[in-house]
Amino acid sequence: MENKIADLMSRIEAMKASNMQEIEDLRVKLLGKKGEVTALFDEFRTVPPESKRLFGQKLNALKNAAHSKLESLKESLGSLKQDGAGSGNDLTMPGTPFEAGTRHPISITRSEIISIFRKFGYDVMEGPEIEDDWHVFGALNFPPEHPARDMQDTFFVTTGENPILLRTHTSSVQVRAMETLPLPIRIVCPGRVFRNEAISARAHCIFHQVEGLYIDEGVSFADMKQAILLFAREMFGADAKIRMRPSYFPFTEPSAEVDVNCNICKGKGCNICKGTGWLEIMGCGMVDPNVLEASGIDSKKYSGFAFGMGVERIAMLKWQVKDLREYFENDLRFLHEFETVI
Ligand code: 2NM
Repeated sequence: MENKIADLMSRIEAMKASNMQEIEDLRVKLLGKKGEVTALFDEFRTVPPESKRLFGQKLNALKNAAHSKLESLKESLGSLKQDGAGSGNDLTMPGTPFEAGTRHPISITRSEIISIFRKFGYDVMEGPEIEDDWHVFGALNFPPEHPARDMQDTFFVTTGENPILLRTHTSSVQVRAMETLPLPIRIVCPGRVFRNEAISARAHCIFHQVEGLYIDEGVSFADMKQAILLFAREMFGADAKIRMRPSYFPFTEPSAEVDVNCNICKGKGCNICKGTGWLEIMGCGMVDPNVLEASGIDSKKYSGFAFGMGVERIAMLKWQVKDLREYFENDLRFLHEFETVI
């Protein structure tokens, strides 16, 4: 036994390894269940009592030597790692794959809407999400008692004489445009808007809008209809048709709701269009002279049209998303469905 211990001790001292796997193999060979050191410990049980003390000490020294050899081999590997060679890393292995993100469907739709209007010569303008009452309501012909000004519909940051609030539409950016830009104005305003609504499959308290505004001399309702028809053809396909239904907004007169023919059932009537063959895509109208005057534009000389659409809604129609909440949950299984879109 003494010879075996001495022999193994000298072999341990001479051991070398060039990677982690080799070190692990040595560990198993020495200290594993069937390892050489382990075997000597088994043999130790047969040693006569008077020799136990001596061999016990030698065996423990052997075990400690094995442990410290393995540690020092690991340390010397670590110091070699810098240049990769002999680091135990196989440099020819393919890299660890990582999951690439995808563009969000709202972001895709927003860009698409904007690039269509850019082609028509519209500029893009953005503005603050936190606004004063004037830019969200006052300048837009909302009477003082209009329900949209209520706490129930609008998130207020401060209340009182000059309240500060979260914008409920991006028309506030268009008021800023009318107050500051030279005429003519031709802009689209994308952005987040906030309404104090109960969250459901069809409504959320934060959503995205793109609103458009065109002001010049002699702009007519026919111009508006044509611009919206061309937009619908770009967005929903060359055979898209639109219809307009009379509506009401404080800031436009006359006002209309715009529908596009249902691309799912091709007008026959399905559950998406509720059997009507038409889907509502936006609101629009001729900018009310009061709104032009409030921003210092001569309503005798200038006229304009404006429109507004919800990006979530357009995206729902385009991809038949059934529940708005999908857009906000960031479930990768949902988001990856749009991987191939752009
Ligand atoms: C809509 C519908 C109709 C609109 C009006 C204006 C402004 F600032 F010119 F008065 N901006 N956006 C407008 C008009 C928005 O969204 C449904």
